[in-house]
Amino acid sequence: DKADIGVTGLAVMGRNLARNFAHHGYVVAVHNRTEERTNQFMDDYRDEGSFLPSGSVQDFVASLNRPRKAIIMVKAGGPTDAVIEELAAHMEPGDMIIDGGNANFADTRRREAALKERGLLFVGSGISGGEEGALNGPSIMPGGDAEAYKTLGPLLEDISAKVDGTPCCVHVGPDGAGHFVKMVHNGIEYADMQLIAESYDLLRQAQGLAPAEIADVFREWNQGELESYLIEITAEVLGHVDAETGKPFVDVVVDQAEQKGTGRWTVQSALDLGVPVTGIAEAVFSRALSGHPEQRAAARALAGPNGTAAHANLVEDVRRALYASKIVAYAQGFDQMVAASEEYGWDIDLGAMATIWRGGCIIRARFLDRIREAYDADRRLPTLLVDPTFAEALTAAQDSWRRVVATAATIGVPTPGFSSALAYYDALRRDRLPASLVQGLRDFFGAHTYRRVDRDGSFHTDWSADRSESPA
Ligand code: NBP
Repeated sequence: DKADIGVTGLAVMGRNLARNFAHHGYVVAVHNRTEERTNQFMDDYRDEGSFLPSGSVQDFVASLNRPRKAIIMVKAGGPTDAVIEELAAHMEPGDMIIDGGNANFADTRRREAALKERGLLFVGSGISGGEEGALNGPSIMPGGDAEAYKTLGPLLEDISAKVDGTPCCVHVGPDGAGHFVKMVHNGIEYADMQLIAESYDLLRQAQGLAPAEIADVFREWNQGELESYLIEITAEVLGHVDAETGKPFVDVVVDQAEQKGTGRWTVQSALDLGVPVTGIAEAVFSRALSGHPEQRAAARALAGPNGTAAHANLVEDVRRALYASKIVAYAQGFDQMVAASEEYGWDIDLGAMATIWRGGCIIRARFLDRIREAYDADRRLPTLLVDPTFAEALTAAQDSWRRVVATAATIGVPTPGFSSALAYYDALRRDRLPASLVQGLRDFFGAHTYRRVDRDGSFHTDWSADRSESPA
């Protein structure tokens, strides 16, 4: 008998995904470049289900039922290309290669087109939830051909997380759509974490609360509209005490945030698409800033404010600022998916994305139900901010949000996430923006032309002579 599905690459993610399939009754072919890892896998997990181990790629492919479905869970980049090449060499038209790694969506587009030429179906799929999610139910974001999803989809939906009985897995769209959406998911995750970090910092700096006390604040916040996995684990991390020193864990960790690249990719793509994802960008840049200890050491001598800010009900104000800024960050991320969907012809269903992020993934939250409802009510919402529920939440939060940003500026605590989210909110609200002056300057030095509010067409003013205006 042959396998229903195969997994090649048996590090933490692949291993747990293979076990997840087996737990759901599928016969799973397993393979890893270094055979020792496959043997170890069989030693550890053979009793958990039906596995067909192979020592070579050729045997691995031969052990799969047709149309073959092979999932690649190896390091993204060059290794993925190498494995695709090896698999493709032994496959036949109609077979499927699924890349479950964190690939760049541009690579996925390229790979999909190349394999299609050879009659093979390529599915680039985002998989979120880390190793725990891979084992017990991740959020799965498969792209690729709709035809491939027909046979592959039911298996993926089976092993995905479920919320209210609905699988956290849906066909996102053609070619790179799945990996794109996974990338934006990670970008939003960066923004969420930055806002959480700013909240903690402000409560500690402005009010002198200890990490353990702030852990209690987050635990309480997790009972309300902020309820989410990230808020929940923030309480855990802030409450943790280092066993060796007895100090709060956050005080013994080096304060330089690292990144693997999906946040950076999100911002790079947003720049290309012209979508202002300020929340994600501030989060990526804040991590970069933290990683320059020499600059930070030199800058410690620079002047700061002497004053302290009296701020009644700071905890509640910060909670509201966090919620409002979070709405902005998500609105921006969803805007980016709209723009990419148009640019690449993906027809992404935004409500469905909110639905599959409700469980299994890192940004899972009660909040995503609100987003799904917003798009259910109006598929063509110009921005999430104007959905009646979110507009009301922003109205309720805005006074607190402004007080928080003002307090932070007064006492010199950096809150780039809160501040830029508020600036974005205020800019969108404006009747007229100073962009008209920018247009005037561009026309002055570069004859870049401008449009008028009262007439169609483009115009140029002869700035160096009599300043007469002529159609451009
Ligand atoms: P790693 O990203 O650490 O990759 C290790 C695996 O890649 C091993 O099986 C290794 O085989 C294989 N590999 C490498 Br490296 N180069 C290879 C090559 N040239 N040919 C064949 N195999 C090669 O594993 P992971 O942390 O399980 O992640 C797998 C994928 O899932 C990655 O793309 C990752 O970005 C993504 N992802 C990870 C997480 C997470 O929480 N870790 C979450 C979501 C997505 P070997 O045993 O022979 O060295």
